Amino acid sequence: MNLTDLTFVQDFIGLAADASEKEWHERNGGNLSYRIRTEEMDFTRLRFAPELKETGEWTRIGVSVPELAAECFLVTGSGKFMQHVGESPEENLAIVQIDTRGENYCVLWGLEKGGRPTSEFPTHLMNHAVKKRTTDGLHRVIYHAHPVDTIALTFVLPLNNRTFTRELWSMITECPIIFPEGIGVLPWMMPGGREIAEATSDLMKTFNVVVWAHHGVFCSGATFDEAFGLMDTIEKAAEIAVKVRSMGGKKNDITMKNLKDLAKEFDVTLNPDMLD
Ligand code: 2HA
Ligand code: ZN
Repeated sequence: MNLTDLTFVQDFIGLAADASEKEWHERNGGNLSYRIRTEEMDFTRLRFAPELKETGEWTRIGVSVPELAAECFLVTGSGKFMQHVGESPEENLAIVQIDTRGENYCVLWGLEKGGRPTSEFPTHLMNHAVKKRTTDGLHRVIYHAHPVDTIALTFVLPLNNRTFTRELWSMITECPIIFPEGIGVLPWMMPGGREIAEATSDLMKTFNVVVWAHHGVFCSGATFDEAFGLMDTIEKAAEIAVKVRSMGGKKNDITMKNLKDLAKEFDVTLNPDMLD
């Protein structure tokens, strides 16, 4: 057995493979991170000790995440292509550990030909910190992609949570059941830094989806399937929205009453800020 045969590594590779088949990961676009369970990390350390580099070389994260002190993550590398993750995970991925203050990280495994974690690592970690708290540790996957139609919508819709939520809820009947809290939207911001990390993680307190205008989408989930499925649902709804608008706009619609009936039938609470 190799380190890359571990279930959490295989599940990570599975998402990267599924994602590569979509049109969401041009070149090195997009990135993925997983907060490794204590027992998974204990087993990894026990079984693969010789493969782990305990170099003690710490690098500043650029944001402060004390909630994630000593946690370990599996994460894509900066500049690496999603489509190459499966063929050489040891070159394109890293297992990193956060220090006890939540200020620095060190690479324990991977990035064999050099590199560092994704340029969006600050946003990933701040989202993980929020989700660890708000989901009682349930959410472990943060996924960023550049899905075509969702990005296209950010050029024509007003950039606010309510407009995007209402537009996407109304495109597939199951959308309000899959993301009853709605989605968050940020205006264009500089990627890769502290400011966009803070703004995104602030919206992640309420939402599991945050759209970055003219750039892409961040999703959070308990599992790889959940995070990927959410991205897929958002993008499919956006694709329908683009088609409907291209055909001259809605002539029929899911009504507010339909939405409220759905919520009752499926026992979900729709975010009241998005309702009339
Ligand atoms: O290249 O998607 O946002 C990775 C990115 C940066
Ligand atoms: Zn991006």
